[in-house]
Amino acid sequence: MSKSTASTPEYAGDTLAYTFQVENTGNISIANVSIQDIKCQNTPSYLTGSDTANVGVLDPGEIWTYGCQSIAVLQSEVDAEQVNNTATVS
Ligand SMILES: [Ca+2]
Repeated sequence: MSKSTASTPEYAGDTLAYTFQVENTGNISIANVSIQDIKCQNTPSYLTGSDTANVGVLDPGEIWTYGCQSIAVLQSEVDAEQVNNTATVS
């Protein structure tokens, strides 16, 4: 899974739009995909993807894009010009 944002934190209290790309690189279909990220205000939601066959199931080769709005950025993260965090998919 990869995660990205187009924006850099500028001020403490800002929120960022995150997107997540989830790709099934294995050979087993994955049902009930969910993403957890403590830096998101809400659970990331499905935006778009190549979910054409077997809808709702992440089949091998499919790439799904999820998004969320981040929680407020800390002053220390503005100073560092980056936000460190790890998202997990299950
Ligand atoms: Ca599918």
